[in-house]
Amino acid sequence: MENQKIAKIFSETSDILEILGDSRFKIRAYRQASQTIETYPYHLRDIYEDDPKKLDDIPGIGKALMGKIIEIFETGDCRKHVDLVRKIKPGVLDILRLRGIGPKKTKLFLDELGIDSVVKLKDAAKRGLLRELPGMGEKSEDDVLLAIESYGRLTARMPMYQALSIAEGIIDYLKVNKKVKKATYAGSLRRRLETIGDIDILACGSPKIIGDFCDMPGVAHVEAKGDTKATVILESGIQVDLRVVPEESFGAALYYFTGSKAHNIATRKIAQKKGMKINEYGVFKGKKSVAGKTEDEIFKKIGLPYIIPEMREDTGEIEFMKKNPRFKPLEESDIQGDLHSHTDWSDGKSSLAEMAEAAQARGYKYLAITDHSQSVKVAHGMEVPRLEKQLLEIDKLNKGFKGFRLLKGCEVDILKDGSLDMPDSILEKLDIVVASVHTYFQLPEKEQTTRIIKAIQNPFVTLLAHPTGKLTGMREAYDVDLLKVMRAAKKAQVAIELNCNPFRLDLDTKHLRAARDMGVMVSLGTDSHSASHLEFIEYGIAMAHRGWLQPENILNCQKCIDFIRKNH
Ligand code: DGT
Ligand code: CA
Ligand code: CA
Ligand code: ZN
Repeated sequence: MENQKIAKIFSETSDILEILGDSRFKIRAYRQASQTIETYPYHLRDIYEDDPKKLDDIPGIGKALMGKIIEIFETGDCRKHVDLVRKIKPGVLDILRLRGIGPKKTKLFLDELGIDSVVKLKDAAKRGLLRELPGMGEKSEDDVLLAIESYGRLTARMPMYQALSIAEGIIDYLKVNKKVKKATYAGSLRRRLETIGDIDILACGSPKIIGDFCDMPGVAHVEAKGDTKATVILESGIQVDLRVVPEESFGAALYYFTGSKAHNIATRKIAQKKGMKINEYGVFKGKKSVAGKTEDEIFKKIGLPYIIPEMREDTGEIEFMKKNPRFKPLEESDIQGDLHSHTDWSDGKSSLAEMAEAAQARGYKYLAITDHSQSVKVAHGMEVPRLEKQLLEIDKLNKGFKGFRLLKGCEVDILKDGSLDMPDSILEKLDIVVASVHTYFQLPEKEQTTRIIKAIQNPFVTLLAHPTGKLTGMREAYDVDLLKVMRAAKKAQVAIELNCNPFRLDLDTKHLRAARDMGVMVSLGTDSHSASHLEFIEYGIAMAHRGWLQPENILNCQKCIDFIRKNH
């Protein structure tokens, strides 16, 4: 994995140098190094750890590039690459990443037609402008459209965390504007769906906001602009809708545009039965508005308890909330600790002490250190002796803590046949064992299911991490019968992870609901690879809301940690 990462940094460096018209010699040096590393049979990390100077012996890697590789191992980044990426517009990088479009064509489009985003590229292709360029023709113009289309299939919906940070940026931009009295996001983002089709923004204030919104930085294209609403496409390719609504109906608009559509239809029917009408302007009895300023008063008027946005999917939440009006959604303060984290003993960036400090700063009672096991070489997985050394280190640190404990753990790889990558003799010394699939994603469903079930039947396993292996927008889940796995987990008293890493969010909502119904414990783990990643718990809490989970369903809401060592 690390070899690939370095190869990618070098190839992108070479591509950007080419787009910027840098020296041919430099461009070629980076490209060749990238190709060499991509096919290099040994882990550069091993060589680096053995003796960094030996990196120089790899054919095609000179002193300068050796320095860059060492920099990547030491800091996780290459300064030169980061600076280059900053030099070109993100839209140009998106074009470069389209299939079949290399640096030459990207440069051609940029230099000749000023094309610096996928949106503009598509527009130019549709207008037949590309075929006129040197070396291009009708066929290659069609290829560009095809590449955009297939790229669109993977990225048509944006991962939630990305849309969230974009939306928060827009809200901040709007809120410094004196014409704006209120601004917030609604839609699928407010419901924290794993992926977002478009971002919906609501604002109160002067209609002039619309113009400022269309002029904001990052807008690639204004799709529509009216008196109370506008639609723009950002350079990142996502669409943003803005609606300016009157303050007295802000709650009604927020409720309406949060959706989901199916949920709205269901509550509209309830209102109708009570002789009322509900729309984006308010709740009406005849022509008279009886609610609209806040969501709370809308729910009250139609006789329902408040339902949190994450639950509004018309999957039974209305009936459920009527029966359980006291249902209290999970809160951050319910989380007692984190049960999945990595340190610089494997592929994490922070030390044991730094991780412990960050966990205590969050008010946690415990943090499980679960570095990778030996077979995950790319992640610098630990052999038994090194893990034993780490356990001693943890014992030492624990002596200095009050009301907090580092739990001794390991993220143990599930091997192809379902056996574990570490012997029971070491597992029995641990507080917590996290079992994970990191290889053989392509096994047929039956084999994958049997493999995973065999692994969790090992008496020392505490929880199954990222149960489907999916990476939002990048990798599909592997074929596995999750209900069968969960039945086995329940029997073996093993918890199932809700991996809070925003790329993963694995389990999905549907299976979280199933886990809840089946009485399988769920563990919210951030899979932190640096102390700052502990914040990912926020995404996990949102997913837990979507899965209707409560503290009693969640392993790391338990205050007493004896339950973790079920065999002791
Ligand atoms: P997305 O953008 O595909 O991720 O999903 P949403 O839920 O954000 O959908 P979007 O952007 O089309 O519309 C935002 C909200 O507006 C939607 O959740 C509910 C509301 N809405 C849109 N169209 C209708 C409609 O025809 N009827 C009702 N009742 N509500 C609608
Ligand atoms: Ca939307
Ligand atoms: Ca929309
Ligand atoms: Zn992990």
